[in-house]
Amino acid sequence: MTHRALLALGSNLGDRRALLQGAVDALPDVVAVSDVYETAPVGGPDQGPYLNGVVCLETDLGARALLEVAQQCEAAAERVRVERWGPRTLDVDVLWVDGQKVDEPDLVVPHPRMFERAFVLVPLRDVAPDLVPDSLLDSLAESLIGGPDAVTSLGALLTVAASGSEAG
Ligand code: A4P
Ligand code: MG
Repeated sequence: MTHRALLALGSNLGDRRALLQGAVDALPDVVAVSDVYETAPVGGPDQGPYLNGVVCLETDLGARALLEVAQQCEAAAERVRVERWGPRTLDVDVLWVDGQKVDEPDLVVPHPRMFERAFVLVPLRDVAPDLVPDSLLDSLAESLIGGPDAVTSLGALLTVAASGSEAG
């Protein structure tokens, strides 16, 4: 039996769009992708704007296996960790796995900060609107209207391979 899983993608170094697409291509069991959004960096040092998106999987992998796959994608993007919340070629976070809760030192699911962040919630709404209730939309209003912290859609830039996911 498969279940739904949602993973967040972020990049603010290198060819950001190609790095996000590379992750979509490498992830197993992808069924949908959000629009791509350009977002102002939240926290961390002075750094450039991010591209963010969310990917929906229909998979039999659990949260821990998904973290391993996420970290393989980051390694393939030659991500170098210098400081927390610092610039990165690729960040892949496990946001949510239907029916699963994990609270361990190296893995917390649902992602503890997902419901506070417009750069997660706005793309999440594209692929899993049931997880972004109207009450949360109010808190997103400023990010949606514009201004320096706006989350701006660049449109449907990511594609899911038509053959689906069984090959990987
Ligand atoms: N970890 C625990 N739970 C999870 C999970 N559900 N998914 C652990 C993924 N990893 C999880 O992550 C640090 C450790 O978190 C990992 O070793 C893993 O075992 P990391 O990717 O090495 O470092 P990080 O991403 O800098 O840390 P963190 O705390 O995950 O950062 P956040 O909260 O994800 O924020 N601004 C914009 N506009 N767009 C962004 O994408 N991203 C961040 C990172 C900050 N500001 C941003 C963005
Ligand atoms: Mg991360």
